[in-house]
Amino acid sequence: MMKTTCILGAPIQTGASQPGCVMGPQSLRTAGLPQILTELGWQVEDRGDLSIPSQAPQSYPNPAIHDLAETCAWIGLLSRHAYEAARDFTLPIFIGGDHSMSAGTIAGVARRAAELGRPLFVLWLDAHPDLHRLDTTTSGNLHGTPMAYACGLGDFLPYPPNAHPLDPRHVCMMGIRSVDRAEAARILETGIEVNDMRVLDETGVLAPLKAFLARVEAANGLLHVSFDVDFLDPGIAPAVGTTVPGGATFREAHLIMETLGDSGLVRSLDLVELNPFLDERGRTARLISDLTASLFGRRVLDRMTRSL
Ligand code: 6HN
Ligand code: MN
Ligand code: MN
Ligand code: MN
Repeated sequence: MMKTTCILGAPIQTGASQPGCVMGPQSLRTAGLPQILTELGWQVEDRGDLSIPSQAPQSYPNPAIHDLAETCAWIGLLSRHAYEAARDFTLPIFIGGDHSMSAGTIAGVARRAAELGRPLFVLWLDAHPDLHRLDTTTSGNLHGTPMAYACGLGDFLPYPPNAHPLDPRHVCMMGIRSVDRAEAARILETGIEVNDMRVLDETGVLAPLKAFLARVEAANGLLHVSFDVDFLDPGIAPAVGTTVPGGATFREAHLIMETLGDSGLVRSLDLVELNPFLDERGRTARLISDLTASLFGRRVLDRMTRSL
C-alpha cells in the first residue's frame, strides 16, 4: 500500500514572545521538504496553510496572558484539520507555527485514536515541558501550555473543551532542560516520563526511546511526535526564539528520527517553533527537513547511492 503524507501549515505565532514563526511552513517548503519526501517514495499532498479570521480581544484573570482569542481559534481549527489528516493519511505533518498549536493537533489525533479504539502516545522532543496552566504561566506566552491542556490538567476554558485527554503515562519527554516551578509540580503529580538532558548524557538517547517504543507497540498504540526546534542545541539550530544551551546534537537527533522511522509506529508529526527570521542562511530549516527525512525512511545508503 502507498505510504501517504500531507503537509498542513499552521502559521501561528501569537503563542510565542516574538514574531517570526508565521514563516515556518514556507521555510520548510523552501528547504524542499515535499520533494525530499516524494523522493523517499511517499505520496505527498501539500494542503497549504490554515488561517483564522481576526479575533476580538479576550481578557483573562491572569493578566500576563496575551492573544488568548487567537490561540483558542487556532486550537479549534487545528483540532478539526488534524483529525481529518490523521484519518486520511498514513503520517501527516503539522508545520508551525509556535508550540501552542500542539494543543490542537494532539486533540485532533486523539479523536482519531479514540475512533479507532487505540491508545494515543506522545513523544515530546523539547527543551521545555510546556506544562503551564492558564493560571500558572508568568510569561503569558501560550506556547508554554499545550501539554497541560492535552493531558487535561486543570481548567482550560476558554480553550475548546478537550474531549479526549491524553493519559500522562502515555507521554515520553526527551531533551528537557528548562522547567518552571509550576511545571515541575505537574511533572511530580502526574509522573510524566521526563528524560532530561542529564538522563540523555548518562544513558544515551536509545535506551529510553526504545523502552517507550516497546510500550507503544505492546499497547497497539498510535504515536504522535511533537518536535520543538529548541530540542536541538542552538549551535546547530539557531532559528528558534527560546534557545536553551546544551540541547540534542546532530547525531542524537538523527538517531532518534531514524529509530522512530524504523519502528513504523509514528502516525503524526508536529514540527514547531521554527522561526526563520532568526535563521542563518536556512541552516535550521535544512536540518529540520533532513531530520524529517530520517523519520520518513532516509538512510545513509540512500545518500551514497544518490551521490555516486
Ligand atoms: N516552547 N516555560 C517558558 C514559558 O514562557 O512558559 C518557556 C516556554 C517555551 C515554550 O518552547 O514551546
Ligand atoms: Mn515547546
Ligand atoms: Mn521549547
Ligand atoms: Mn496504558
